[in-house]
Amino acid sequence: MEARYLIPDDYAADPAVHVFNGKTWIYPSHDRDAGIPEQDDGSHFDMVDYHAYSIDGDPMTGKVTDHGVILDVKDVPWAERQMWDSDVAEKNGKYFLFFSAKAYDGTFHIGVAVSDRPDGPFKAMPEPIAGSYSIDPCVFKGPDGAYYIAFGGLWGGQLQRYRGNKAVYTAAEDTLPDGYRCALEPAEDEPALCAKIARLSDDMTSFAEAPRDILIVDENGDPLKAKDHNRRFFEASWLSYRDGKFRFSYSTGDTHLICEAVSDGVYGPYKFDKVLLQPQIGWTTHHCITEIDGKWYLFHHDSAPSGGKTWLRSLKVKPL
Ligand code: FUB
Repeated sequence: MEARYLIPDDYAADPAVHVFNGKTWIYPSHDRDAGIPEQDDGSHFDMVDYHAYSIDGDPMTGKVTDHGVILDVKDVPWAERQMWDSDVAEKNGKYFLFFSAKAYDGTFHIGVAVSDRPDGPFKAMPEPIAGSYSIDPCVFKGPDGAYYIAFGGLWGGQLQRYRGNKAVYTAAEDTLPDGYRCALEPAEDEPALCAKIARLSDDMTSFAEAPRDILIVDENGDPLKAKDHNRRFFEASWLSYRDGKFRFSYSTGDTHLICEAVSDGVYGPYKFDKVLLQPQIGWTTHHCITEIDGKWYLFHHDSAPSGGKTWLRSLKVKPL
């Protein structure tokens, strides 16, 4: 079946889609043209707000409604720019928007904003989540009822600066003269850097434990290597539970694939399983997988409608 463009009148990327009280909600990044030249650290993705959208009924045909701005960077005390990927979770009638943004010192962190409604407005906590870093939060309610957050992204997402949850490299060390495949990543034959996962606190506003690695292993049980660009994690974490298995899906970044790995436990290790989505028009690829009325759907973005402008992306959906 042909994929459907969901928001033809605006640019939107990095979908997070959930069903809350029987209604389907989309929380995307809100792309705009900030006039910043394209550069390796992703500064041209300079988004300033988030909108919420809802879909009536079948996501392939149902009416999509824009509920307007739910959070603006000017209302986030700690954040200066680049409102990147976000996700929303519901717990006990409250809604928690988790989002990545750059602080005034140029470092990415993950913030939380709270609302009584899925369409906001959301009020941001004054500080980012303590101990948070990098980008692309995804919040997953496990079959045990606990909430987990997965996050991380390489290159512009700054994950390569961290080891053991500590910043061990500086921004200046990020960039090599010959480009952004930087010295801070492990050597080619070393294990690749991993996305992170932590259980959330009961009030959903902090990590209940130190973030752990989401290890992806190959068919022999060996960790994927840094040189394995077709399979190693780059950004865009998403967790789902289907057919009795935990499924971790993600983007491979510079090889532009969406891949999935499976595990018997939420923390992994996850065994590499398959490619879910081939490269699309545009550089980034980012997705989510959501069950709506008993069917699973893949939401993702591409840059076809903007004529390939990597920072102006459009949201699509198709049955998984
Ligand atoms: O939208 C900005 C960044 O591009 C996201 O955080 C990444 O996942 C990539 O899609």
